[in-house]
Amino acid sequence: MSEEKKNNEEMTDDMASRSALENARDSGVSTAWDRYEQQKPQCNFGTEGICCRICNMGPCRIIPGRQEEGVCGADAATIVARNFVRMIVGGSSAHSDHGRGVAQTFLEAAKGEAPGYEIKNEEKLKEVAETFDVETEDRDINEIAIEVGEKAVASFGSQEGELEFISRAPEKRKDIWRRNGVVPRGIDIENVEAMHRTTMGVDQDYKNILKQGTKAALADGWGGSMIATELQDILFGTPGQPEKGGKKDAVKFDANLGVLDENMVNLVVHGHEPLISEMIAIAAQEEEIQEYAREKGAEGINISGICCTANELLQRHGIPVAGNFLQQELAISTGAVDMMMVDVQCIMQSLERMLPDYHTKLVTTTEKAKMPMAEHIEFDESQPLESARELLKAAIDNFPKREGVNIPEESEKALAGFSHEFIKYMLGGSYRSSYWPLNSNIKDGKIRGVAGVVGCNNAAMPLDKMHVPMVEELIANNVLVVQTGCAAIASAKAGLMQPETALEKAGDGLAEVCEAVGIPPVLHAGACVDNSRILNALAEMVNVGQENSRLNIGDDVSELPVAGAAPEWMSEKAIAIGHYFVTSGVYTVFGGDFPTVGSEVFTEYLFDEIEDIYGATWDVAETPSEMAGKMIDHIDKKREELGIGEGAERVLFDMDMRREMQE
Ligand code: NFS
Ligand code: SF4
Repeated sequence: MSEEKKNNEEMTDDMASRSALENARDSGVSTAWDRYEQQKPQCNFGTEGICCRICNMGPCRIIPGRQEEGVCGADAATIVARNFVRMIVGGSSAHSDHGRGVAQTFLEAAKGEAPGYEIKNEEKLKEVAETFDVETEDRDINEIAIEVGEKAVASFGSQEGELEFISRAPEKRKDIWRRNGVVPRGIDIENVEAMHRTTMGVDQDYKNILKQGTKAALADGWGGSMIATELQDILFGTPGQPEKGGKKDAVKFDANLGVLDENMVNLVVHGHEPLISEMIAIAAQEEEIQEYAREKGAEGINISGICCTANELLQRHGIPVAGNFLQQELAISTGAVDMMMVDVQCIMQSLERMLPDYHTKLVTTTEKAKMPMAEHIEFDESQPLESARELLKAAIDNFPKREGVNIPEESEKALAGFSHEFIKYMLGGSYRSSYWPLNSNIKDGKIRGVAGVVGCNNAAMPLDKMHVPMVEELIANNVLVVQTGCAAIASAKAGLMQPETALEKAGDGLAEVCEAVGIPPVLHAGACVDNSRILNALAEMVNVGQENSRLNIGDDVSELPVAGAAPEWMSEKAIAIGHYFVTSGVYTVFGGDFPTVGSEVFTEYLFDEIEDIYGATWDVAETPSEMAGKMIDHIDKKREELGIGEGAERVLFDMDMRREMQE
């Protein structure tokens, strides 16, 4: 075995990525994995969160036993808490600024000032109107939409009161938040205040610092992210639900680099916001565009995606996904990407350094994110379809410039579109659309519990190698898995999002339910902002039990047999999500390094003491099996507390079992 091959094996089990990595290396292209090696050894002060550089007397670092304070006297707990909360603010701001953009476009669309965008889902508009306290009876749809849009935009700048979507949380949860003074007012104020309080010489009580971080995190999950998800569903349609009447259905899509097509113009959309890429998806179907592609010698145009822009498009249109976060460079290295169009977040700057070696046209589309060497074609939201056509034509014009093309073969089929509305529909049918069958299956033990497995890829660990075995172990133990983000793409590539997988890999109880309902045991719920769908689903699981005690599986989120995880996290957004999960009552486990371990006091607080406040904690695990085990133990503990049995004995998902399955 050659040295190079061995390295590729260490980087990932994903065969498409392995062969693309080999090509990239043959061409002398550096990838995130190579640069990660070059960064070693990484600084422990940074890794552990005990480096402070928020003022110019620093940088200060804590060396236990030798140097316990920074120049100003700040101790490890204060420094770690400040850094942690600033990560929350970074993540919360990213999701929320996305949400704000959607809210602004939504309002313009409602006013008829953004041709191309329209209110597609009136049912959901009315639901959201109710949350925003907007009168719906005897009112014109556009009138309702305008008021909803105004209120949504206003909730970013609101200075007092409670964020509207908080009202959707279970009563017990709201009481906990109110008692502890962490109900967010507006989204912006919580994030700005958190930045203020973590600046030099302000808040110096780690518990109080984290309290503000909690407000910023809740303003993400129950604010910025939820606004993004809900309004996008109204504008573009709720995943799994047809626009007007018709049969509700999951969406089929293909995942992995093999979706790139040698004979078609490949336009890869990458980033997070669907406002632009939705229009690309629509305009790409126009005959005139397809004809233009044929004129240039291609068979047509193939749109695929990377990261969460992909997740947004695939769940509404079944558009294929070329890969998750660590595959963005690999996509370009195939030589088959005629254009990569990026919007915001998770875009590696290394992409532009690949441009001299590949014909790919790299295009930035928003004022918020430019790259010095990329071409900037700003998307004009006042004429979205025109803008989309311009981008498509630029991609097509680049097709004849292709040189060598080397596309990996692999891609897997998968199902998506599992919005919480669609999950309800699948479980309960059109007349009794509800979470009651889920609660009842959990109660009788067929389904042990539910796990949210979300988050990124991280060059510090092999691609997808935490995700896939962990998800396999969860379903083998009858835990229904709901996924978003790059974690969802990992499972799609591994074939875990096909209904057939239920029979092969899920435990008997879960397999039986999945087979009866026709769903895979691993459900794709969308992009990272769509973690708000998971919050809505959790709230409904509680509510069903409030209405009917026979279906009760907990009076609060923290009592439900559920758990969360981000096995390969890297982004600040993951920390924001983790913290709103925990403070919403979900026990949450992260993989890799955890950025607070430099302070034992603060880490103890997160991993143990905050259970007394929120009924849930953070945790970490090193291996997929340890992570799955911790989640299952937590689920079993909750089942026991509810008096609904411990569930079957835990199946250890070892190598032998895995091998057997592959045979
Ligand atoms: Ni989420 Fe989605 Fe992926 Fe991580 Fe980045 S794409 S918003 S941050 S890397 S999951
Ligand atoms: Fe050092 Fe304090 Fe300044 Fe941080 S705030 S860099 S600990 S002096």
